[in-house]
Amino acid sequence: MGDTPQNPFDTLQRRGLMFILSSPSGAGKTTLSKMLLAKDSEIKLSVSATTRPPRPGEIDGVHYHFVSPERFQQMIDEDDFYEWAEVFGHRYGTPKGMIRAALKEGQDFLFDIDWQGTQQLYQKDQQDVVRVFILPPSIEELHRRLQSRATDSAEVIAARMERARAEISHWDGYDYVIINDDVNICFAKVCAILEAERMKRQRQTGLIPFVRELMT
Ligand SMILES: Nc1nc2c(ncn2[C@@H]2O[C@H](COP(=O)(O)OP(=O)(O)OP(=O)(O)O)[C@@H](O)[C@H]2O)c(=O)[nH]1
Ligand SMILES: [Mg+2]
Repeated sequence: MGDTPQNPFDTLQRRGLMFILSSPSGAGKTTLSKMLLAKDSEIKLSVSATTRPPRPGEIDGVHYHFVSPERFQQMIDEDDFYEWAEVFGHRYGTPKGMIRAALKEGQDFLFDIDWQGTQQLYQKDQQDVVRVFILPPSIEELHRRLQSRATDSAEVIAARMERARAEISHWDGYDYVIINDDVNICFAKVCAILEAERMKRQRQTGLIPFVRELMT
């Protein structure tokens, strides 16, 4: 973790991973993403491109790359996306950018993307992808959480509830499933998954020379 002192054994070369957090709207994925990025300096957000307009406080290039529908289409045509999908009537996509090269250098990436994007990324790169799905503790609690977002109208909330049910049905396309009853406990579980996945033997490319040295 970024806030612990440097450990010499953490400097072994390893491949980065693609850490995907998905959940139905309101289950807490965005909160968890922010907590993870704040706590762990070794993981970076994969900034998606979207055609939806920025909300107050959202910064272009930090939360999303905000692009016009024409520009998004151009990016599709030029094969600039790892994956893209339509969500709530807007298009969202993961730009290829530097991800592949950075993974090789050991950079981890966090993806706040939906199940469609998860499937596409997994098809392209099974070895680097770790898929985590966050569930709400109950449908009533999900509804309550969506209602407490002051920004959304009753109509928008109803549409999100509808979509949440559809998203939940994709729970079995993930490696890990966490029920987000208490956000701090849920966050600790997310961190535990990330830590364990970083230790997978195939990711620790530096083990080969390290162990060779141990055996001589
Ligand atoms: N496939 C795909 N989905 C994305 C991408 N970027 C964002 N999404 C998903 O699009 C949905 C809508 O995201 P936003 O417009 O930011 O809205 P939000 O209020 O954060 O929505 P929720 O997180 O679902 O509550 C979320 O489920 C995101 O995870 C992407 O690049 N690809
Ligand atoms: Mg979100």
